[in-house]
Amino acid sequence: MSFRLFHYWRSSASWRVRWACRLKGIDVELVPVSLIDGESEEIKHRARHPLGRVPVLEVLNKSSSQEQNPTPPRFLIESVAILEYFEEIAPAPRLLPTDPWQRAQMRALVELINSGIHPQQNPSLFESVTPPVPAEFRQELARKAICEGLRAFQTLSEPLRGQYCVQDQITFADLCLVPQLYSARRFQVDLSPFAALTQIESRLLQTEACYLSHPDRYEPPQALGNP
Ligand SMILES: N[C@@H](CCC(=O)N[C@@H](CS)C(=O)NCC(=O)O)C(=O)O
Repeated sequence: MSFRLFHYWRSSASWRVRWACRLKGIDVELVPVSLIDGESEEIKHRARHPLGRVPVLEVLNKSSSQEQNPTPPRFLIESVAILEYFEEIAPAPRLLPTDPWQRAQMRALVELINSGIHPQQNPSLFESVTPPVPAEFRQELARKAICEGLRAFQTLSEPLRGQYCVQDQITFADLCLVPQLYSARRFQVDLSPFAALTQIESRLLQTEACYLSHPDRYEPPQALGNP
């Protein structure tokens, strides 16, 4: 089995998956899909992801090209579903706590970001709204969602935290937190009230897998505009 990851350099959900691949030693071919020049809206990408988003993991069956009836392409969307899949096919190192209570709390932290904050900072949120929503107002709404979500994350993680979000084990919660803090800076959020979270971030940014999957390493030279 081999993998292709359709990603965008500064997509926070893409970073979660790139990071998990590095941690688990999963070899993926990275295929950039631009979110700023319409590439993610093309029919060929919509066939991979019905909403035209990233990341998308393609699971390749190596022998399929030689078979008479090649298997249809297998695409997996939603970064957290991809992380769960990796956890099952490549269990080491574990990115889920073994204790059921901590695992459930960790999943709550993940969802605060994945389904709480993240959709509210997505460019597509206001795209088809009429009349058009002014850019500054969108930014303001995103900033509010990020601040509220990070406040909740900091409170909920308080009894769990150690070196990282859940004691001293790197988990899905860290893989969501660090990319979210990166996005928060893009939205010019004041992170000073979130020192407990930025301390965890500083530790993680010094780890090899986090550094090697960091958006700055994948920035296309011609990258312009927003997102
Ligand atoms: N919950 C999804 C989010 C996917 C998503 O919204 N990705 C963003 C980039 S981080 C995207 O493709 N946005 C393009 C758009 O909103 O049109 C996941 O975790 O994969």
